[in-house]
Amino acid sequence: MNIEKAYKTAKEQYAAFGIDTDAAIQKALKLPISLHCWQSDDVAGFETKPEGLSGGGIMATGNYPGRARNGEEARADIAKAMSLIPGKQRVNVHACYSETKKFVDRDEMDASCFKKWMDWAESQKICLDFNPTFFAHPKSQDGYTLSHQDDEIRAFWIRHGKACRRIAQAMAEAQGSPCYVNWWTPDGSKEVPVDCWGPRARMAASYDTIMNDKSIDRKKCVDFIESKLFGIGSESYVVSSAEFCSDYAISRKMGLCLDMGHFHPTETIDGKISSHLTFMDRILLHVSRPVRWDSDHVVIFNDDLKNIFLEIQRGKAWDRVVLALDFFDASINRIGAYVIGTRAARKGILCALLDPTKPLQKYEAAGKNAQRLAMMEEFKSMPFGAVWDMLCEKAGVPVGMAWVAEMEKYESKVQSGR
Ligand code: RNT
Ligand code: ZN
Repeated sequence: MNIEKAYKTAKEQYAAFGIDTDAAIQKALKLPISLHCWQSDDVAGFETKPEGLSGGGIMATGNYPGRARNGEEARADIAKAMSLIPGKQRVNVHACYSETKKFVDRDEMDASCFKKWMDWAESQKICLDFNPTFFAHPKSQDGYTLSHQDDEIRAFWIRHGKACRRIAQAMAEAQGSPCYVNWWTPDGSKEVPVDCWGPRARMAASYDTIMNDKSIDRKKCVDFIESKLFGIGSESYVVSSAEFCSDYAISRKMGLCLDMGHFHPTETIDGKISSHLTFMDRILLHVSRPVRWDSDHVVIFNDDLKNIFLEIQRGKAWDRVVLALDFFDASINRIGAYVIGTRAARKGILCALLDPTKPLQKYEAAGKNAQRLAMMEEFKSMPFGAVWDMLCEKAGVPVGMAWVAEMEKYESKVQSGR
């Protein structure tokens, strides 16, 4: 199949609708997507910690061989995956991926615990994002952290939060680009509690204490708070619910993180984007794929995904949305998971950039709704694949399924020996 030839025809077809495919490819390659380090090792992390800790209601299922067991392996795997994915990438590190000779507890971490990640990021010419880890720790086992009723436990997690902002600031300074920090707490309970109010008041107060650190430059450490509907073990009550987080974010001028899997099973997040961005400066997206529940399946090129990016494109909001991935599938090759999920997200971006937004809006404004629907339907069978192939070609990554052979080679050479 001749990529150039197919692209030429596709380019003409899109141009007939006033769409510049070259410009769309260029822009799609530039928008950063933050790859989550936690797909590499099934959200286990690298700290030395007691066995059998609860994971805070999130769970990677499957036992496909080859999981990364340490920082070196995780970074090698992520680098391999990145070499097969087109476009600009960042890497999203969780605090539980700290690497130290001696155990350093969460409240005492500093940037030196992430030196290996930072040096690696520099060598890869990528930027890092950061996440405090409020789960998989002895002090989170009863399901509460920043909203805990015990002053000492709460103070421990507040110290962790403050430490994480300092780490993020150090990362931002080292990379000369902001570090996006996502705040997710598992706090909640299995049964409906009698007191739903106390934990929320304490959660807000804890966040206020963390965020009031004057030594942090909000242009360097850019914070987002992530809501959730439920988790395993927090089915009935989650402190940081959708309402709590959006109200907190709006009242504190902080960012909001929307995870695609954190709402009711048939509820999608595309429609929320224009609402939140009417009142907030920016949002962070955790691009994920829930299947019946918050299952964190590998992202695929489906309507839920396409619609998110379409909303951003139609609202001209690309510079107000931070894109990060959040999925963890332990049942398939993990490089494959990264490559499939990130390529799908990049495809979604390209697809949105090829939307005939202007003519559609013109039809809509004139009340020509049959014409509008006709054009939307027409675009479903436009030669998108030819433009995507050209994007991969231009980015210097394998076109089509050619990356699969690379994954297989890496699996037999590297992952199978683990
Ligand atoms: C959990 C949240 C959260 C985590 C990561 C590991 O439900 O989605 O974003 O997946 O922080
Ligand atoms: Zn998430």
